[in-house]
Amino acid sequence: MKCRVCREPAIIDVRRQNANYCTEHFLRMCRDQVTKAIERHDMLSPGDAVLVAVSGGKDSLALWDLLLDLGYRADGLYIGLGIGEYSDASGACARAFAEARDATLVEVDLRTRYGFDIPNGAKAARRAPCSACGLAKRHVFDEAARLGGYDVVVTGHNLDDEAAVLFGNVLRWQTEYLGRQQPVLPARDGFPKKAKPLIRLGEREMAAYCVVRGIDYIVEECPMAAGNRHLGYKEALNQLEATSPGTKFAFYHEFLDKAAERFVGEADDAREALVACDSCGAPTPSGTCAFCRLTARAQVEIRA
Ligand code: Q46
Ligand code: ZN
Ligand code: ZN
Repeated sequence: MKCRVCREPAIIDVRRQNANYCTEHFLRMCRDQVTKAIERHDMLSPGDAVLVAVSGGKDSLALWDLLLDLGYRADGLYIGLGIGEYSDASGACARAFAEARDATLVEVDLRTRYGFDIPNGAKAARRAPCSACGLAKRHVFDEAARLGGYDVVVTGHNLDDEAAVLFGNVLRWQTEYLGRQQPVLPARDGFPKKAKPLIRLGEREMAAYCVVRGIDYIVEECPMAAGNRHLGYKEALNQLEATSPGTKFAFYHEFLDKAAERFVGEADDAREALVACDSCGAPTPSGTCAFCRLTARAQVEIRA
C-alpha cells in the first residue's frame, strides 16, 4: 500500500477517494478538505474570532487542531453536562488538548451556572436527555459567542453525521429540516453564525487524524446516546458505503449542490418572528425561551 502522492508506505486508505496516504500527505489531505469546505461554503474569513464547540471527542478536538494549524484564531468552549464519568473524562481530554496547544478553553459547568445537570434536569423537565442536552448546548454556545464577541461558532459534525441526519430527514420527508440542513447558517436575530468545517471528512479519518497527531480523545460514546435513531442510520449508510465507496459523500454533497436550495423556503415559512427572552435576552418566538423554562422547571423540581 503506497501513498498516492509520494509513493512511500501508506498508513491509511480512503476508499471513497480510491487513495492511500502516508502520514504527511494524510494530514495535508485533511487540511485541504477543511480549507475546501470553508471556502466553498463561505464558512470563515481569515480574521474571524472562532469559537469551537468542544466535547472532548475526536471530531471537535481534530477540528480545533486543524483550525489552529490553518492559522485561525480559535478558542474552545467546553460545557460540563454532568453526565458522570463520561463528562469527567471528556473534560479532561479537552483541558489536556488546550494546555498542549497553548489554546484558550472557555468552560461552562451546567450545575454551577444553572443549578442542574443533564441527567437530573431532563428528568425534572420530563424531556428526553438528548433533547434537554441539545437545547442547553445551543443556548450556552449562542450566549458564549454573544458575550465573548465571537464571529462564528463551529462544530465537529463530520460527513458521517451529516449524511445520517440527511438520511433521517429524507426517510420522513421532513422538508422543514431539509431546508435548515446547511453546513453554514448566517448570523441572524441575535444568533451567531454557525459552521461545520468537517463535512468533507469521515469519522474514520477523524479518529486516524487524532492518533497521528497524538491527540487524546474520549473514545466512549455518551451513555445517554443509546437508542439514538441516528446510530441506526449510520449503520445502514456504512453498509451501502462498504459495497459502493463514495455513496455517503455523493448522497450528502450532491444534496447540497443540487437539492438543498429547493427546501430553504420551507424553513423560512416555519420561522417565526423572534423577540428577546424576558429572562435571559436570547431570541425566542415569545415570552420566556425554552432554555429558561427548562432551567426554571429543573431548579424547582431539584430543590423540592
Ligand atoms: S452528549 Fe447530550 Fe449527546 Fe449525550 S445527552 Fe445526548 S446530546 S448523547 S451528542
Ligand atoms: Zn506521501
Ligand atoms: Zn431565556
